Amino acid sequence: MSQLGTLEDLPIGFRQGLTATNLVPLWPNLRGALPHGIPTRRTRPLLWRYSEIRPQLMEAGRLTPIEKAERRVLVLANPGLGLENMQATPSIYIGMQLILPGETAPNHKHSPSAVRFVVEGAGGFTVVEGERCPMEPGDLILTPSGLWHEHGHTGSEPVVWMDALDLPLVFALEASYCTEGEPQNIRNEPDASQTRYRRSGLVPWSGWMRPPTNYPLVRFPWRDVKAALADLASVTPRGEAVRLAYVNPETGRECLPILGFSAVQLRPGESLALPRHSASAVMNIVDGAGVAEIDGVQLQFEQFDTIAVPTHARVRIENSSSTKPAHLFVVDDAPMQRKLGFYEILANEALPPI
Ligand code: GTQ
Repeated sequence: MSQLGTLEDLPIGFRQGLTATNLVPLWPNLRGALPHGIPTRRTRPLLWRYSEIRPQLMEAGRLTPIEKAERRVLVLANPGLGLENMQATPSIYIGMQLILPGETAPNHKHSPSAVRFVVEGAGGFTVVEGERCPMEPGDLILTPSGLWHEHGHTGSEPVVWMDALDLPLVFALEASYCTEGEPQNIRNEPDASQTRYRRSGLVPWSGWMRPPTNYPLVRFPWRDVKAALADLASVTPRGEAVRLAYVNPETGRECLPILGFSAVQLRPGESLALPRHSASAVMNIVDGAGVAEIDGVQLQFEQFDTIAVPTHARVRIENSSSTKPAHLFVVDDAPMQRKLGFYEILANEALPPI
């Protein structure tokens, strides 16, 4: 590969002329824009400890009333990308949201898509387009682009959930905005989409016979995901991943356009290399403890911790318990990359054991 010319090679007068006319020579920047073999990644493999997030979130609850916040969220910002940019990875925004008993987070809709993955507490709920979805720990609730959503809390303890949004991408496209609305009227039975689409492989006939809707199912209860993982584990040889994808039950495809979701069970003592791929990801530890090794960086994880995974990273995860399984919830931007035509599964060279 040849050595390309630098900016300094060029006479100062020529450079000044370019700048004055809003022109930039490509060749000094070519390798930066198109590096050989692997993208340049500023995203750091990083772990946010829930034991460090929680007390600060509760303090935010004391300091900032919900009216002053609308959404009381501490954002998990990757320092490699600049804290002020609020990116866990280049495309994924992650926040931990606290709602206290009796509070409501007002109705709105926005161009980015969001999901909630419940961490702790009972009695929280989200209303999505008039459908009231209960929020129990581990449940995934979709609030896709353009759908009205508001949150409330009828329980007695703090409720915390993880928000994942495609905000950084939509923001970079200068397409991110929000509309506020009046509180929604509850439109149908609570949790109606979950009632209709409860059983994998069975969908309401009336829905199936028309062109698929974008978001037929908006809540995926953890109870069912956990049970399905346990069933899958019983027929999956060790060394093979016990992993389920969250999909649109009418199309079998990803349930949101940009972000994708999956759940992993690590069996007792299991150490698993995830397929290396071109997507970035965030992992939330639903339960259990262990070690994640991401591009050689070792991160000890415990329940409710959150981990950022850069694009193209080598990832190995290990359950440190010899008796109990560990569960992880994974958000990635593979659906977007697939649509744009550059999603790849990459060679996973042998990884040394942790
Ligand atoms: O709950 O609707 O973390 O609109 C960021 C933006 C949560 C929400 C966030 C949002 C929300």
